[in-house]
Amino acid sequence: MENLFNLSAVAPAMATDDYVGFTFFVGCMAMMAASAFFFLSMNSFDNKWRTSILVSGLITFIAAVHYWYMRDYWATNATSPTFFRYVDWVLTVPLMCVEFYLILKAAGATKSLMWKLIFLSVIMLVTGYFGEAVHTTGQGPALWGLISGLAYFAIVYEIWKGGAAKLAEAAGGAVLSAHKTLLKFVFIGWAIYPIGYMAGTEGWYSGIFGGLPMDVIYNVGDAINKIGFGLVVYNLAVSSK
Ligand SMILES: *C/C=C(C)/C=C/C=C(C)/C=C/C1=C(C)CCCC1(C)C
Repeated sequence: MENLFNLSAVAPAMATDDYVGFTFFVGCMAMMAASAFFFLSMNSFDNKWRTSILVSGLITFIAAVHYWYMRDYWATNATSPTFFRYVDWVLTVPLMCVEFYLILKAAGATKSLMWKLIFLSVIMLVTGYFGEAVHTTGQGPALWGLISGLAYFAIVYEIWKGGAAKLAEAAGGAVLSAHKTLLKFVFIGWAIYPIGYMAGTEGWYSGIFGGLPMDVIYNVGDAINKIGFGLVVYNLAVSSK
């Protein structure tokens, strides 16, 4: 009888200073809400935009499922759910590359552009994982982080000055402005992740970020980049309805 009214017997209460746990919780809800929003609005658009909105919803939905799990993992173990973090990224970041392809398709984007971006993003994430979970001591994290960073800059280059940029120029109008906003997400929003990585791995850079928890940085980055990125695509679909 006592336990009936004691919720903590069912789910342990979250400590009020558990910022990591809190951002997993809020992140999970935000991803769920964003998915409902994208999926439910999908059919109000032209066929031309439906796939793009669908992909926006898939990105936040896949993240919601992972956040559900990671929130629990953190609550139970109080350690970073690194493996599932990277599983989430390796599914969702390539889907963001697909978004670039989809919005530039009308301007003549080819699948090879899409595969190039996907390939670079997988290199970026797999090498990041090596530094964060496999070679975690000595020079390991710094070296793998550097390789990951190079792949990241190759992605930025492709979108900013490379083939994708030229197609966006050719498309002009709403597509060009959406492309430019998405570029800002990749250049500024994605730069949050190497900060999280430096805060959470061992290297010459340890200590620069003053003990800010890596998972808080990653969780904030995910909310901005997954939901914000999807909203830019949504906005493009609205403005060229
Ligand atoms: C939704 C998830 C997104 C957009 C994740 C993006 C992740 C990155 C851009 C990660 C980049 C990294 C580096 C550039 C260097 C250090 C290792 C990583 C993997 C954290």
